[in-house]
Amino acid sequence: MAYTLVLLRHGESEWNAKNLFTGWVDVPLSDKGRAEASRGGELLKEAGVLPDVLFTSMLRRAIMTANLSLDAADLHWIPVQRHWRLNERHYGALQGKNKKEIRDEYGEEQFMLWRRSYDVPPPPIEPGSEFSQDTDPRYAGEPIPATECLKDVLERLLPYWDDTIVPEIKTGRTVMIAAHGNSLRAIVKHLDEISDDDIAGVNIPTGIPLVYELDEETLKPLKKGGRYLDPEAEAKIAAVANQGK
Ligand code: DG2
Repeated sequence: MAYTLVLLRHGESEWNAKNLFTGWVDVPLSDKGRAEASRGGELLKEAGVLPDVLFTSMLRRAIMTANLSLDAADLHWIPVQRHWRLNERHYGALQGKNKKEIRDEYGEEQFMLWRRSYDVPPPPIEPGSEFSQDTDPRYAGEPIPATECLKDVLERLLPYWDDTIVPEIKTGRTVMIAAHGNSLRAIVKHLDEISDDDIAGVNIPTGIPLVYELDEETLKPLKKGGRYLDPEAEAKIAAVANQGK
Protein backbone atom coordinates (compact mmCIF):
# COMPACT_ATOMS: atom_id res chain seq x y z
CA MET A 1 0.00 0.00 0.00
CA ALA A 2 1.04 3.57 -0.63
CA TYR A 3 -0.29 7.05 -0.05
CA THR A 4 -1.57 9.05 -3.03
CA LEU A 5 -0.76 12.71 -3.57
CA VAL A 6 -2.02 14.78 -6.52
CA LEU A 7 -0.23 17.98 -7.52
CA LEU A 8 -2.11 20.28 -9.88
CA ARG A 9 -0.74 23.51 -11.30
CA HIS A 10 -3.58 25.88 -12.14
CA GLY A 11 -4.77 26.15 -15.74
CA GLU A 12 -3.39 28.91 -17.94
CA SER A 13 -3.96 32.34 -16.36
CA GLU A 14 -4.61 35.55 -18.27
CA TRP A 15 -1.06 36.64 -17.42
CA ASN A 16 0.45 33.30 -18.49
CA ALA A 17 -1.26 33.92 -21.83
CA LYS A 18 0.24 37.44 -22.00
CA ASN A 19 3.67 36.13 -20.92
CA LEU A 20 3.81 38.34 -17.81
CA PHE A 21 5.61 37.50 -14.55
CA THR A 22 2.74 36.92 -12.13
CA GLY A 23 3.92 35.76 -8.69
CA TRP A 24 1.46 36.94 -6.03
CA VAL A 25 -0.67 39.10 -8.37
CA ASP A 26 -4.15 37.57 -8.20
CA VAL A 27 -5.04 37.20 -11.89
CA PRO A 28 -7.93 35.07 -13.25
CA LEU A 29 -7.77 32.01 -15.46
CA SER A 30 -8.04 32.47 -19.22
CA ASP A 31 -10.78 30.61 -21.14
CA LYS A 32 -8.12 28.06 -22.11
CA GLY A 33 -7.12 27.77 -18.44
CA ARG A 34 -10.70 27.07 -17.37
CA ALA A 35 -10.94 24.34 -20.03
CA GLU A 36 -7.60 22.88 -18.86
CA ALA A 37 -8.88 22.83 -15.28
CA SER A 38 -12.06 20.94 -16.20
CA ARG A 39 -10.05 18.53 -18.33
CA GLY A 40 -7.74 17.97 -15.35
CA GLY A 41 -10.77 16.82 -13.35
CA GLU A 42 -11.88 14.51 -16.13
CA LEU A 43 -8.39 12.98 -16.21
CA LEU A 44 -8.61 12.36 -12.45
CA LYS A 45 -11.99 10.70 -12.83
CA GLU A 46 -10.88 8.56 -15.79
CA ALA A 47 -7.79 7.43 -13.86
CA GLY A 48 -9.82 6.70 -10.73
CA VAL A 49 -7.63 9.07 -8.70
CA LEU A 50 -10.20 10.67 -6.45
CA PRO A 51 -9.00 13.31 -3.97
CA ASP A 52 -10.50 13.24 -0.47
CA VAL A 53 -9.11 16.59 0.66
CA LEU A 54 -7.87 19.69 -1.08
CA PHE A 55 -5.17 22.24 -0.28
CA THR A 56 -4.85 25.45 -2.31
CA SER A 57 -2.94 28.70 -2.28
CA MET A 58 -4.74 31.99 -1.59
CA LEU A 59 -4.75 32.92 -5.28
CA ARG A 60 -7.81 32.67 -7.51
CA ARG A 61 -6.09 30.87 -10.39
CA ALA A 62 -5.36 27.91 -8.11
CA ILE A 63 -8.68 28.14 -6.27
CA MET A 64 -10.72 28.27 -9.51
CA THR A 65 -8.70 25.45 -11.06
CA ALA A 66 -9.37 23.26 -8.05
CA ASN A 67 -13.08 24.11 -8.13
CA LEU A 68 -13.44 23.41 -11.85
CA SER A 69 -11.43 20.19 -11.81
CA LEU A 70 -13.16 18.81 -8.72
CA ASP A 71 -16.55 19.76 -10.19
CA ALA A 72 -15.69 17.78 -13.34
CA ALA A 73 -14.78 14.82 -11.11
CA ASP A 74 -18.01 15.17 -9.01
CA LEU A 75 -15.81 15.97 -6.02
CA HIS A 76 -16.67 19.66 -5.64
CA TRP A 77 -17.73 18.96 -2.04
CA ILE A 78 -14.49 17.72 -0.48
CA PRO A 79 -12.98 19.69 2.43
CA VAL A 80 -10.50 22.42 1.57
CA GLN A 81 -7.75 24.36 3.33
CA ARG A 82 -6.03 27.38 1.82
CA HIS A 83 -2.73 28.93 2.82
CA TRP A 84 -0.41 31.63 1.48
CA ARG A 85 2.48 29.24 2.08
CA LEU A 86 1.28 27.45 -1.08
CA ASN A 87 1.24 30.71 -3.09
CA GLU A 88 3.41 31.12 -6.16
CA ARG A 89 6.95 32.33 -5.48
CA HIS A 90 6.88 36.12 -5.06
CA TYR A 91 8.43 37.48 -8.25
CA GLY A 92 9.47 40.79 -6.63
CA ALA A 93 9.93 43.76 -8.95
CA LEU A 94 9.39 41.50 -11.98
CA GLN A 95 5.68 41.11 -11.18
CA GLY A 96 3.64 42.57 -14.05
CA LYS A 97 6.64 42.66 -16.42
CA ASN A 98 6.74 40.89 -19.78
CA LYS A 99 9.06 37.86 -19.79
CA LYS A 100 10.33 38.41 -23.31
CA GLU A 101 11.06 42.09 -22.64
CA ILE A 102 12.96 41.22 -19.46
CA ARG A 103 14.96 38.58 -21.35
CA ASP A 104 15.76 41.08 -24.12
CA GLU A 105 16.75 43.79 -21.61
CA TYR A 106 18.86 41.71 -19.19
CA GLY A 107 19.98 38.80 -21.39
CA GLU A 108 19.29 35.07 -21.28
CA GLU A 109 21.65 34.30 -18.38
CA GLN A 110 20.20 36.83 -15.92
CA PHE A 111 16.66 36.02 -17.08
CA MET A 112 17.15 32.32 -16.38
CA LEU A 113 18.88 33.03 -13.06
CA TRP A 114 15.80 34.93 -11.94
CA ARG A 115 13.38 32.32 -13.31
CA ARG A 116 15.08 29.06 -12.48
CA SER A 117 18.12 29.41 -10.20
CA TYR A 118 17.60 27.96 -6.75
CA ASP A 119 18.94 30.87 -4.73
CA VAL A 120 18.97 34.11 -6.76
CA PRO A 121 15.84 36.18 -6.03
CA PRO A 122 14.68 38.96 -8.38
CA PRO A 123 14.96 42.55 -7.05
CA PRO A 124 12.37 43.21 -4.29
CA ILE A 125 9.11 44.93 -5.12
CA GLU A 126 8.67 48.51 -3.88
CA PRO A 127 6.14 48.78 -1.04
CA GLY A 128 2.93 50.38 -2.27
CA SER A 129 3.69 49.78 -5.93
CA GLU A 130 1.00 48.66 -8.35
CA PHE A 131 1.67 44.93 -8.08
CA SER A 132 2.68 44.64 -4.40
CA GLN A 133 0.53 42.85 -1.82
CA ASP A 134 1.50 44.80 1.30
CA THR A 135 -2.02 46.12 1.99
CA ASP A 136 -3.88 43.00 0.87
CA PRO A 137 -6.17 41.99 3.77
CA ARG A 138 -5.76 38.26 3.12
CA TYR A 139 -2.13 38.52 4.26
CA ALA A 140 -2.70 40.87 7.22
CA GLY A 141 -0.26 40.08 10.04
CA GLU A 142 1.60 37.48 7.97
CA PRO A 143 5.35 37.69 7.25
CA ILE A 144 4.89 38.12 3.52
CA PRO A 145 7.90 38.44 1.20
CA ALA A 146 8.92 41.27 -1.16
CA THR A 147 10.71 38.81 -3.46
CA GLU A 148 11.60 35.12 -3.37
CA CYS A 149 13.92 32.60 -4.97
CA LEU A 150 12.93 28.93 -5.00
CA LYS A 151 14.95 28.33 -1.80
CA ASP A 152 12.82 30.95 -0.03
CA VAL A 153 9.66 29.27 -1.33
CA LEU A 154 10.74 25.89 -0.01
CA GLU A 155 11.63 27.39 3.38
CA ARG A 156 8.23 29.07 3.83
CA LEU A 157 6.36 26.08 2.42
CA LEU A 158 8.00 23.31 4.47
CA PRO A 159 6.46 24.23 7.85
CA TYR A 160 3.00 23.97 6.30
CA TRP A 161 3.94 20.76 4.48
CA ASP A 162 5.29 19.13 7.65
CA ASP A 163 2.67 20.34 10.12
CA THR A 164 -0.53 20.28 8.04
CA ILE A 165 -0.20 18.41 4.74
CA VAL A 166 1.93 15.43 5.83
CA PRO A 167 -0.41 14.50 8.72
CA GLU A 168 -3.31 14.55 6.23
CA ILE A 169 -1.39 12.32 3.80
CA LYS A 170 -0.65 9.93 6.67
CA THR A 171 -4.35 9.41 7.36
CA GLY A 172 -4.45 7.53 4.06
CA ARG A 173 -6.74 10.05 2.39
CA THR A 174 -5.88 11.10 -1.15
CA VAL A 175 -4.56 14.66 -0.91
CA MET A 176 -4.71 17.13 -3.80
CA ILE A 177 -2.64 20.32 -3.80
CA ALA A 178 -3.71 22.95 -6.34
CA ALA A 179 -0.95 25.51 -6.59
CA HIS A 180 1.61 27.06 -8.94
CA GLY A 181 4.57 26.42 -11.22
CA ASN A 182 7.18 27.30 -8.60
CA SER A 183 5.45 26.36 -5.35
CA LEU A 184 4.92 22.91 -6.90
CA ARG A 185 8.55 22.81 -8.11
CA ALA A 186 9.52 23.33 -4.46
CA ILE A 187 7.37 20.36 -3.38
CA VAL A 188 8.72 18.19 -6.22
CA LYS A 189 12.31 19.12 -5.26
CA HIS A 190 11.60 18.08 -1.69
CA LEU A 191 9.82 14.83 -2.59
CA ASP A 192 12.22 13.69 -5.32
CA GLU A 193 15.32 15.01 -3.48
CA ILE A 194 16.41 16.94 -6.57
CA SER A 195 19.68 18.86 -6.26
CA ASP A 196 19.81 22.66 -6.19
CA ASP A 197 21.30 22.63 -9.71
CA ASP A 198 19.02 20.02 -11.28
CA ILE A 199 15.80 21.66 -10.13
CA ALA A 200 16.49 24.39 -12.74
CA GLY A 201 15.51 21.86 -15.41
CA VAL A 202 12.15 20.94 -13.85
CA ASN A 203 9.05 22.65 -15.25
CA ILE A 204 5.42 22.00 -14.36
CA PRO A 205 2.73 22.26 -17.07
CA THR A 206 -0.64 23.93 -16.47
CA GLY A 207 -3.74 21.92 -15.63
CA ILE A 208 -2.34 18.37 -15.77
CA PRO A 209 -2.64 16.30 -12.58
CA LEU A 210 0.72 14.91 -11.42
CA VAL A 211 0.17 11.83 -9.27
CA TYR A 212 2.68 10.59 -6.70
CA GLU A 213 2.42 7.30 -4.85
CA LEU A 214 4.35 7.69 -1.58
CA ASP A 215 5.89 4.94 0.50
CA GLU A 216 3.94 4.60 3.76
CA GLU A 217 7.06 4.44 5.92
CA THR A 218 9.37 7.00 4.34
CA LEU A 219 6.92 9.14 2.34
CA LYS A 220 9.37 8.87 -0.56
CA PRO A 221 7.90 8.55 -4.08
CA LEU A 222 7.65 4.97 -5.33
CA LYS A 223 8.43 6.42 -8.76
CA LYS A 224 10.68 9.47 -8.99
CA GLY A 225 8.88 12.31 -10.76
CA GLY A 226 5.44 10.75 -10.27
CA ARG A 227 3.21 10.36 -13.34
CA TYR A 228 1.27 12.93 -15.32
CA LEU A 229 -2.27 11.89 -16.24
CA ASP A 230 -1.88 13.21 -19.78
CA PRO A 231 0.30 11.67 -22.49
CA GLU A 232 0.89 15.18 -23.90
CA ALA A 233 2.50 16.45 -20.71
CA GLU A 234 6.02 16.47 -22.21
CA ALA A 235 5.12 18.98 -24.94
CA LYS A 236 3.46 21.23 -22.37
CA ILE A 237 6.49 21.01 -20.07
CA ALA A 238 8.72 22.14 -22.97
CA ALA A 239 6.40 25.09 -23.62
CA VAL A 240 6.85 26.29 -20.01
CA ALA A 241 10.64 25.88 -20.27
CA ASN A 242 10.72 27.99 -23.43
CA GLN A 243 8.60 30.89 -22.15
CA GLY A 244 10.15 34.26 -22.92
CA LYS A 245 11.88 33.03 -26.08
C1 DG2 B 1 4.26 31.85 -13.11
C2 DG2 B 1 5.51 31.04 -13.24
O1 DG2 B 1 3.57 31.33 -12.03
O2 DG2 B 1 6.39 31.63 -14.06
O3 DG2 B 1 4.53 33.69 -11.61
O4 DG2 B 1 4.80 34.10 -13.74
O5 DG2 B 1 2.39 29.09 -12.04
O6 DG2 B 1 1.37 31.02 -10.91
O7 DG2 B 1 1.53 30.96 -13.43
P1 DG2 B 1 2.14 30.57 -12.12
C3 DG2 B 1 4.56 33.32 -12.79
P2 DG2 B 1 7.82 31.00 -14.43
O8 DG2 B 1 8.61 30.86 -13.16
O9 DG2 B 1 7.57 29.68 -15.12
O10 DG2 B 1 8.42 32.03 -15.36
